[in-house]
Amino acid sequence: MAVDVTRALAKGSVPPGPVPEGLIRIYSMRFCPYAHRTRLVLWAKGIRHEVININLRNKPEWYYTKHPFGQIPVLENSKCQLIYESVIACEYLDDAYPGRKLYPYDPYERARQKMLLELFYKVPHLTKECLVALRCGKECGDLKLALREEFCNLEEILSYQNTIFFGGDCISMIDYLFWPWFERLDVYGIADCVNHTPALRLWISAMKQDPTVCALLIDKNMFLGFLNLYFQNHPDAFDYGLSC
Ligand SMILES: N[C@@H](CCC(=O)N[C@@H](CS)C(=O)NCC(=O)O)C(=O)O
Repeated sequence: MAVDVTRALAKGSVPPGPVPEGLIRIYSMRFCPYAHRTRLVLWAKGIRHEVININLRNKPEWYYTKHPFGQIPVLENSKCQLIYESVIACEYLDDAYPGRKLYPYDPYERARQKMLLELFYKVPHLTKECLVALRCGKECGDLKLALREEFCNLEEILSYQNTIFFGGDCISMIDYLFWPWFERLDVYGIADCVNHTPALRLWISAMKQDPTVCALLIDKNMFLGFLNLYFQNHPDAFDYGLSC
């Protein structure tokens, strides 16, 4: 399986060639939660893939032929088909590849996972706002309060279902779609936002036992090193910790 240790391509770089047969490519960034979602699904399903990292502060000119706004993640297959938006990319991988299905077969259960995702929609924005406020030395009490409210909604769901995971007793797509933001709570400095949600904390512990989650866990010091450079607008932030 691809290891995500390639340097980020920037303006002036040569565009990569076609994707070889039998492989799928992900345009990614090592610390991006949306790309993290898609990489979790690639790993969980054992899909052979290659990773091309993109410097998001100095994007290659050619990258806009892959995504209209130059965002990541994007998948590219050997038929030159491009798939963007992390949730769409994850569903595409689940549908297009054999093996373990991450979305449930049952139409209602599948719809339920998509409804849960709607309930989650404020979390990415709120966590990022908290991070930015803390890094800029600003007060973020209101943001944390709002985030805690979102977590209470998720707590209610887990408690009502009485299951470890959001889709039931086994890990499934919805857990992978939520996970990247929970992995980041600690490095973002807002881990206390789950202090009053015990079922959510149990879910976090269970997620940390999953082999796919473990394979992609980002070292805390590496992440902090990236954040320090990123908030200084340092050009090498995206390659933090890479030796060559
Ligand atoms: N809704 C998109 C969001 C992706 C996104 O915001 N990616 C960020 C990196 S974490 C990005 O590409 N930022 C660069 C930019 O917007 O120019 C998805 O789910 O894929």
